[in-house]
Order: sequence, then C-alpha cells, then structure tokens
Amino acid sequence: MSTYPQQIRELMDRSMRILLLAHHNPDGDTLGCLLALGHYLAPGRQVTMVCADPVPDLYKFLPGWDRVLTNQEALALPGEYQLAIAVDASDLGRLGTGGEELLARCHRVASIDHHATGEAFGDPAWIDPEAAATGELVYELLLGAITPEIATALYTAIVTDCGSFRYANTTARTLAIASKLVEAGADPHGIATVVFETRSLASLRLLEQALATLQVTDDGKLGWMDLTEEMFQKAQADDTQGEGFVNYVRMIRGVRIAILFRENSQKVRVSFRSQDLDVGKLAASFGGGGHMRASGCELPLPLATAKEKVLATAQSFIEGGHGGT
Ligand SMILES: [Mn+2]
Repeated sequence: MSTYPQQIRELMDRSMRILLLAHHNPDGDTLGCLLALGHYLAPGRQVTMVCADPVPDLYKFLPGWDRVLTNQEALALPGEYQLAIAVDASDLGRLGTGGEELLARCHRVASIDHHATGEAFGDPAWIDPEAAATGELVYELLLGAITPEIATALYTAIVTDCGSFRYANTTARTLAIASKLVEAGADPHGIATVVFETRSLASLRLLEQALATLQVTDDGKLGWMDLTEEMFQKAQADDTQGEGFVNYVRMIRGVRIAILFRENSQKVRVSFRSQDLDVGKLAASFGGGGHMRASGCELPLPLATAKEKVLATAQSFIEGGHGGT
C-alpha cells in the first residue's frame, strides 16, 4: 500500500497557503485534478490554482475553472506558499513558462502523476504508471470526501485520459472509481456530451483540412496527418481546436503508429498513438515523453524536415518490432 497519499495528506494538513499547478497545454486530467484539489482544500486555506495556458473553452463547464490563474498572473501576486502540488506533470518543463519560478516560492513541492517517462520532481513524487489518469490518484488521496463539484472534476479527469473507457489503460480500478464518482454526483452523459459530442464549426473545418493531408505507408502500418498554421487561420480555429485529431489516424485498420504533425511557429509538435507499440519510447528518442500508447515530442525544425526525420525513425521502430506490452 502506497504511503504517498498519507504523506501528501499530512503536508496538506500542515499548510495554510497552497499552490496547485497543472501542466501547460492543459487536458481534462490535469484540469480535473487541479480543480478537485482546489475544491477539497479551499475551505479554511488559501489556495492558488495555476496553469501556464488559459483553460480551453471545452473545459469551461468545470466548476471553479474561472479561478485558475496563468503562471504569469500568479507570479504577479506576492507571498510564498508552504506547499505546492503539481498534477499530471511528468517533468518541470511541463509546468510551462514561469512554473519553476513559482515553485521557487514554495517551501515544499509534491507531485502526483501517472507518466512513466520524464524526470520526476517533487518530494514526495507520487507516480503510478498503472493509473489510467492522475484523477485516479487524486481520488485515492481525498479518501471519499467527494462533493458533486469534486466528482465532476475527477470524472472528467478520468474519462478524458482513458478515452471514455476505451483505451488500453482502462482497468477495473478506473471503472470502480468512475462508479463512485457517479454516485457522488458526476453526470456521465452531461460530461460526455460536452467533452466528446460537442465541437465548434471551426474545429470541424480544421479537421476537414487535416484529413485532406492523411497518408499511410505502402504497408499501411504507419499513418500521419499535418496541421499547419495556415489551416488554423483558414478555419479561424484557436490553438486548442486540433486536440485529439491524431486519433483519426489511429483508427485506420492496420495502422500501428499514428502521427500528427502540428506546425507551431518555429517548432513542430508531434503526437504519437499506437494500439500495440510502445510509442513512449519513440517519443523519448526525440526528447519527448508520455505513455506507451500515447506520447509526444517537440522539434525545433521546419515541418518538412521534422516529418522526414520522425517518419524515418517511426518506420524503423515498426520494423524493429519495439512491441513493449
Ligand atoms: Mn494524465
């Protein structure tokens, strides 16, 4: 039995001013955990919730989202914190610009995460790669003190990271915790409608353009798609609206590695997905990270060069049979 939750509970009990940190380019897991902890700790304490990037529109149904500050906004506030808790961030870089500066103001830093890759930080650093979402760990931490707001936040954390319980990371524990959260007031249909069944027109216009670039190798085992800055402009889509597009490539029968290349000013953000290969290792070979079936990296290269490099490596990765389990 892990002692990490107990250690973090003791730290929370002793701390009056607490900083909670999500990772940059936030997803449902990191935001759900941030807000769940925020709701849990708020009574009787001064809690500051931060994320390097603004909360995407998609997650603005989560109770308390409007109290999340950017790292820069928090840096403008005076004072120190007795405790920082980072959620779902596999290394310090994931906290984004200003993240480390904020941690320098905290007497103690704890981390709760489920990524197997990355240079862990924090004391304690509670990392459980068996968890489908960091939300499972935060659930365990809160010992059943689950209000409807917390239930909504944690259910969203879990359901997004396990793709509605469809991904390989879904376990009996994932489902058992989700069940408890529904009992505590989370609305599975309402959350699924907002998170999975609702898209802006701009987002579909963006997808239309991205799908037009879809390619697979002759053997059909490697598939990829591009998202360029020009497409975003044409679709009038914002930065967050390409989320999840890589899954369309992953869906193609026979594709073992699916890649999305996202052009982003002078860099290319690369997302990897696989049904059966360890793409965490593939991303790590480019200095990135993530999980076995979902990972990513960032290359400071023009799109064409980044593609050439990544596709060649992915191709030999498939041929080398880097199966993992
Ligand atoms: Mn996560």
